[in-house]
Amino acid sequence: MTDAIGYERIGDIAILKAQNPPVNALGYDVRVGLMDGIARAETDGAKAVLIYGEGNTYFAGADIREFGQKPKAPGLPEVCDRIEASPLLVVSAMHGTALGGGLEVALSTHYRIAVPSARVGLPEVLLGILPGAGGTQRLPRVAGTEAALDLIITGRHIKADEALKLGVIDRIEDGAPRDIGLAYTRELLDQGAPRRPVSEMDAPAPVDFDAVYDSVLKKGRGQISPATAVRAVQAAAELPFAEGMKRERELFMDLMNTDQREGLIHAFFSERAVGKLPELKGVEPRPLSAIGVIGGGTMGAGIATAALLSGLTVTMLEMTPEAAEAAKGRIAGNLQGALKRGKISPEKFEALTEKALTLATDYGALKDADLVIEAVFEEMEVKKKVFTQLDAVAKPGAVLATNTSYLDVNQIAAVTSRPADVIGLHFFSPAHVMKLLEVVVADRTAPDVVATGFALGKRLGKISVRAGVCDGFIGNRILSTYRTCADHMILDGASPYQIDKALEDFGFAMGPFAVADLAGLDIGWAVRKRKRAEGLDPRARDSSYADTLCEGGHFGQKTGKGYYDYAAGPRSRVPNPDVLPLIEAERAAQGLAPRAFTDEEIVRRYMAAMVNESAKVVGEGIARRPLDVDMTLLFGYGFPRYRGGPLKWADLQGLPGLLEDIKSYAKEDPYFWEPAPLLEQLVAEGRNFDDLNKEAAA
Ligand code: T1G
Repeated sequence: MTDAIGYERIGDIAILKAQNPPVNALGYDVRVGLMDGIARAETDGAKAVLIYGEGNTYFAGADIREFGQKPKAPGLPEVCDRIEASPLLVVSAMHGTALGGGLEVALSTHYRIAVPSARVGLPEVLLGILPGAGGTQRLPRVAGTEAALDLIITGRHIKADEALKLGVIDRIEDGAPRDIGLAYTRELLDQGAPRRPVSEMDAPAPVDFDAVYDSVLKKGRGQISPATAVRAVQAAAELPFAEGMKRERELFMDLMNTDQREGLIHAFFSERAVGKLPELKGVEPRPLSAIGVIGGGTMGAGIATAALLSGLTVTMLEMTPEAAEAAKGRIAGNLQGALKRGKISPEKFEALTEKALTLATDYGALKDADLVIEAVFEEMEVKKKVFTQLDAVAKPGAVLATNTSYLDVNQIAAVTSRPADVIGLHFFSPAHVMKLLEVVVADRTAPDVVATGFALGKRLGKISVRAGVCDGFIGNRILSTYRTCADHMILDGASPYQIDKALEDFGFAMGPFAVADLAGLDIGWAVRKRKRAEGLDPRARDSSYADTLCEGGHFGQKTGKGYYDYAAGPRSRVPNPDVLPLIEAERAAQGLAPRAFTDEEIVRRYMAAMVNESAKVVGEGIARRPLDVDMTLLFGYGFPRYRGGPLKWADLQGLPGLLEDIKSYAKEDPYFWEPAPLLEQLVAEGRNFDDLNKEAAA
């Protein structure tokens, strides 16, 4: 027996308890422990076996860290078949999250009981694979084809009551899993309940699998695991159990050997690692219960909404009572959404808008706040004025944060008497929806202020990424580079519509020009004007066709026209007929002869620009690790999750080839395509970005 599975006898019941914290993942030792435990119970004279998990949860799945390594027998399918085939009655008692291989083990036992708070699911498709230990064959037999397809294609976790309705579990009982499990097993033995091997149940009813497959594939926008899982469930309906299991394994291994699996597992672990900074080990955050927000526009109202929903009290400061009321209106509007989705009750809505939220027009109202976030107009002088007034009233130890998207946080901190208490907290619009939060650490920001920024992010359910100070921090700096690359391709012959399509086929939710229309073309216009005012490098290529569009009052969705014409609605993809003539005029004015671009070349250049700038951001320490960049682009810029992020994508492509392409582009435009020193170094040393992530975690 291994320590990962404890063995005990209570009367004629053998107990196998999982003891593999933190989530009882079904790693090698656990699998061996289960095999040995079943065998021991059978030779030990037990009449039944109870399986449950010590700690937080029943098995939460296969050990994801073992993926990509040489598989070690027994595999999980073998363990499940062994459990199911045991002549003894085998019962599962579940709490926490019985997910993936964990639910597959439970489905291989003959009876399942769960505590009311338990959740079950088969989320493998979210990792780029499919249930590979019988889940696609056993779940449809107990829950029916449609319900099984829904759970397997979405990967969603369901609560115990829904699992009971679907027949996935047999009973819900409150109490410790061990106790409810023992009582239930005792009762089944007393009743002489029969073993119920799911594999011997009737095959599930067929559905139009081709139709399901096609619609799921379309919805996947390039991700293939959900659609592939449909074929595995199809095998359950069309083949005998053993052959269905073989088919499941084939499809499982096909997916295991894909870049998408690597990308999604990288995203899984990076999402958990990004908030863990070695320099914050042992650093306590400052207390956080009351916050202030200065500026109740779209961003300020979104930040206030996220804070209220997380249980913080909020003081919203505006210049006038009317503006404060308008801010309250925006916040109430955001909360209405949560009310409609059943996330909050009408009583809660009332409490948040009438008690937890306070409106103010006097800075004095912020004197007791633990943390204040400024979200006013994106202009340095305005920000400096706000921080000067805030510095005068905020209590000692309060954290003073700015929501600036681009501006120099060091300059803002310098106007206060307490630069160590100043930090950038860059939210993304809509702030109560977007998961990304850039925690921008200025030169003099104190470690416990950084820790407080991350603590706030965790409390608001955000993915917080540490960023250093530079123009645009991590996300907007990289965005500005790949957007510029797109503008260059426009000048050289590509169309905004071809570029958008190519990148949406690559997996982005929206192409760069559709995104610009959504965000508002006036934002890019303001940035271009600011940069020109600051003086552009003469080597930089510039274009003004987009300015002409803005001068014509076309700011995108908010004005009904931008690159696209939105007369038909926000999802319109009808090109604005004014755009292409403007571009042709610009090319003629610059004496440029347009050429054809393939979709492949568009994606390659766009991604090369993104990777090159990302490598500069990591090389300069603006981002601590490559995974910080990947999570920023995934959670703030619509980068396709199944590709893992730009630097994971680069590793999977191969850095030498990418550097070679960048060097060939540099022959046309050495200024824009200057290769990142870090990229050259990694290629020279035969290393990649994942190596840097591993070194940072060591
Ligand atoms: N394998 C290895 N490590 C895991 C793990 C797993 N399955 N699940 C969690 N961890 C680690 C995680 O990285 C973190 O580590 C710590 O546990 C706590 O996790 C054949 C092949 C269970 C709902 O997809 O969804 O079974 O950062 O921070 O918020 O069909 O973890 O502390 O070092 O997320 O309380 C299917 C994945 C696998 C479930 C708990 N199972 N896990 O959430 O804690 S594929 C899953 C989760 C499979 C079979 C196939 C969540 C959770 P660290 P956490 P949490």
